[in-house]
Amino acid sequence: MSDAASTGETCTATTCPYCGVGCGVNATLAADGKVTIAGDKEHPANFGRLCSKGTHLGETVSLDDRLLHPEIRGQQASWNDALDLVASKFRAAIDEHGPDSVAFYVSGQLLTEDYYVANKLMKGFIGSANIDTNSRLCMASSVAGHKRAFGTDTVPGLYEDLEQADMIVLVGTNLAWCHPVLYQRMQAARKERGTRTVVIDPRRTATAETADMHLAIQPGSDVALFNGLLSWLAQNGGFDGAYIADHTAGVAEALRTAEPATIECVAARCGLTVDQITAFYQMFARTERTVTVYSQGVNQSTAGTDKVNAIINCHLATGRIGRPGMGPFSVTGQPNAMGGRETGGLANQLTCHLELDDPAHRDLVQTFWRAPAMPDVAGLKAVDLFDAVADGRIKALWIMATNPAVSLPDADRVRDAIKSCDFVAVSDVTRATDTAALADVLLPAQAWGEKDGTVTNSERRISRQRSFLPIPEDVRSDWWMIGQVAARLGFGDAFAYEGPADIFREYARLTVAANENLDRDLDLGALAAVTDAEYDAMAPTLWPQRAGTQESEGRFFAEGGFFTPDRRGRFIAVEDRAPAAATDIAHPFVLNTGRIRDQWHTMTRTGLSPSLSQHLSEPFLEIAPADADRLGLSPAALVRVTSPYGDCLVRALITDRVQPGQVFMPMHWNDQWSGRARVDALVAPNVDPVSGQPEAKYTPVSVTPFAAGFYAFAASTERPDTTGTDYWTLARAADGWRVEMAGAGRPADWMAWALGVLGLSRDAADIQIVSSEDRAGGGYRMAAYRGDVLIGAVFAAAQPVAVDRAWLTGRLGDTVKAAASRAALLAGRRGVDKKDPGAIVCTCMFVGANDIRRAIAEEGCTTVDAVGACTGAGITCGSCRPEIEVLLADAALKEAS
Ligand SMILES: Nc1nc2c(c(=O)[nH]1)N[C@H]1C(S)=C(S)[C@@H](COP(=O)(O)OP(=O)(O)OC[C@H]3O[C@@H](n4cnc5c(=O)[nH]c(N)nc54)[C@H](O)[C@@H]3O)O[C@H]1N2
Ligand SMILES: Nc1nc2c(c(=O)[nH]1)N[C@H]1C(S)=C(S)[C@@H](COP(=O)(O)OP(=O)(O)OC[C@H]3O[C@@H](n4cnc5c(=O)[nH]c(N)nc54)[C@H](O)[C@@H]3O)O[C@H]1N2
Ligand code: SF4
Ligand SMILES: [Mo]
Repeated sequence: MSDAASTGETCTATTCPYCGVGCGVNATLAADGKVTIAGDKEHPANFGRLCSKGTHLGETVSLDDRLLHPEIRGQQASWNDALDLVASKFRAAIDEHGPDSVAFYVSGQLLTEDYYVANKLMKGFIGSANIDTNSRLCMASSVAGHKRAFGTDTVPGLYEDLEQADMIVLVGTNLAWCHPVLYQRMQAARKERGTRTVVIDPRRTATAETADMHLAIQPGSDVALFNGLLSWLAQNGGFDGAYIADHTAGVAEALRTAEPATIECVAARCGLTVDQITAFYQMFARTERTVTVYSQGVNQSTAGTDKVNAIINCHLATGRIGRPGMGPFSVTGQPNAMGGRETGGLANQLTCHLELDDPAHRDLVQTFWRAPAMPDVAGLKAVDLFDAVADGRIKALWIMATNPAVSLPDADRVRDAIKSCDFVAVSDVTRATDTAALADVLLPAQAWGEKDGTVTNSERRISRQRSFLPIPEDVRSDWWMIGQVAARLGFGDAFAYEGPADIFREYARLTVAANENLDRDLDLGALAAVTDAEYDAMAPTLWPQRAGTQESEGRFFAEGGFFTPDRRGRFIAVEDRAPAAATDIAHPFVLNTGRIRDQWHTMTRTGLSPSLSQHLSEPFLEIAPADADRLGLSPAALVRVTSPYGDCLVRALITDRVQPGQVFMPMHWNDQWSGRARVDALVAPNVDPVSGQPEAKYTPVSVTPFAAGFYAFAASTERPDTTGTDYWTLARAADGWRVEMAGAGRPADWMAWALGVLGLSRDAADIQIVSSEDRAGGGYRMAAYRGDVLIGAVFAAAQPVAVDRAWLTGRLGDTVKAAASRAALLAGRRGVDKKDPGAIVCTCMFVGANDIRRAIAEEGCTTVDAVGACTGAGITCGSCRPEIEVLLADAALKEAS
């Protein structure tokens, strides 16, 4: 931390709390409490870049909505009482029903130090392996695939491989939106060396838009595609015989399983043409420097582990692994997904990449911890864990840094399970989550900006998250809470840590112990004796960092040296299987789910940012034009989406980005932000047989139009009241809130209804209402002023409401006196001289799609940079550059036709 004494500012180097790219952030805290965020030019993940989410971190650090005190059943409580209650409930359950009657459900958003302590308490001291993590929904298939092929959960490559490759295959990954800075590094390198990219995704994503080749495969057909590639390489001289002979085992069987697939069969199975497949296979065969990047389109599948191995098989067969610009690359989602895997946060793992089912590993850890207990069977994996909560086998549950009532499949059942559990503790930074609402005890955790420890990014680089904000008085670190409960359970000595450095040293020493008797990948020997000051100052560090070394060895497996007993990498014979559930007449669409550019998971933090809420501010269902026609859907209609598990009500977004028969919904919205848009209420709880990871990308659903009697939009300085509204979605705005609404039946009294939405009373003396009703058309408009200041506006119509939302929302808090201005406001449009920016594309500079189209048509801009120079879009964080490219391409297409 550096102090600028003259200004009272402090600048702290820390790490972004969102995705697994793990960008370095410089956070400056001004004397008045204002936080300014900038990319850290020294950090090797981003070299100063940040995406839209990182850029707007400053808008998420206020204490609004924070959980600031412990609570017991909704009442503020002391830490002592809250922790005593947690410990006594856990103790009672363990004494009466045994250690497997309790569980922790944790998260890749914990720090490594928190994760290590949670795992140590559950596995070594409570003596159960019932600790699982949201990484089960995220990385479990990659972990299992790595272990099958490499003997350990090792990520072989580095980010710079994406800059040194000549071909990058992106499988089931929307890098442009989900790992934007890594995507930007890739795009910059493409410009320099002409790297070609192939995107394999059923949807035409922002990443696919800018690729050289997009293979819109049938969902779930990746194993067929990569098995086909393996056998094609074998038949066309694409194998690296020496690498296979010297460093691998199992090629013959893998090939035998893959071989029956002819290119014609693969094409039919994947829904592609023979030409497309041949072009991809040829490009792969010809290009030695090839990286295959993959994430949730691969992992979140009942064939997830097989997909991972089908990809790795092709890299083993070509010897393209662990060398510059080559390798399979599983990119992680959460900021500390990797740290959780390293410290053994999964129910079937031990810490330091050791195995729970190996007696030598168990002994080693137990001895090191001087632990009274050590389970010898795996604990319950997330989906099974919540089944056990539902049927009463779990009596006491502690949920940390995750929101399972929203993010687990069959989420209504999960919510009911949590509700019915004898005792549930939740640690979170906010109480405004669907899960926190169900807890017996709420424990207030330190948020980003307050917490202090380490995280590991996708390329195995450990970075410090440093505290730079004052810590609210009653808020604590996660590791501290766990240690306090451990002490109350009688294990105080083993958890008497003085700070995160203390925990980190113990963990690093355990990695050394794990390497003394066994040859492992994960070794932090060089960091095992860091002083507190060295830990504070620790620069981003790639592991392994073995004792006595200054630099990490970097990549793995170029010369073999796998972590299997014979040190050979394993080909895995994998068979193409269909997804677990099939569509039928009642559920004819395949529901795919995933992320949007500017929201993070269940929106507990990005939802607070007015800037980020502009990009896509409503939950939606992407549906192909032909399907929309068949269902009679007009643009912006509402649809009910139903699966055998639950239903949702969302806006239809008619687009050819999805294929007919397939629909896509974002995973972010939940009961805090929308009436009925928790997508996991629809998702089937089918899991991969090896990894236990749920198939979040493939659930058969039906889609039916919602017959809305009215649609409405409102902007308000106070949080609107949506009680009783069939459809509603809230979003933050700079000076208040905006809300979309709709209902089956029209309100009997428009004015009374609109006042209710704004939380106003008709007779309040200082409130002036201006309204107009279009009786014939069924429309109603009203604006509410306190004095002359606009505090709210409501627009309702029989059709989706066409008003300029960004402009209207921007007027909140304005003084509006002139009758003409008040009339313009009620018209819902800026004056003719002011142009509508359209949907906001660039959330840094607030540039809309119409602004960009105008720059192209009227200013003659033909490149992203020219649009940037003209409008300011895309030149700050760069997250919107893929979308600008699409607008440019659209314009070029229009010109040509
Ligand atoms: N903006 C933003 N960024 C994030 C996050 C966020 O919430 N918001 N979350 C972070 C986290 S935790 C994670 S795990 C990552 C996830 O990052 P990604 O994996 O890139 O994100 P998703 O949108 O879940 O899914 C990726 C793609 O898989 C495709 N897909 C679906 N089915 C199939 C299939 O059968 N085969 C193939 N090949 N593709 C398929 C989907 O169409 C989708 O485009 O993002 C991280 N980054
Ligand atoms: N349908 C569908 N479902 C999915 C996915 C999908 O693609 N489709 N993706 C899955 C994936 S990959 C993931 S990673 C999960 C994510 O799902 P979740 O983990 O449930 O989502 P988050 O919103 O990130 O929840 C994190 C919670 O922790 C809190 N928090 C943040 N920092 C801290 C901290 O330091 N300490 C504590 N105690 N609390 C903190 C936040 O306020 C928030 O409530 O969703 C999964 N679910
Ligand atoms: S890419 Fe964006 S979200 Fe991911 S770590 Fe970097 S700044 Fe944060
Ligand atoms: Mo994730």
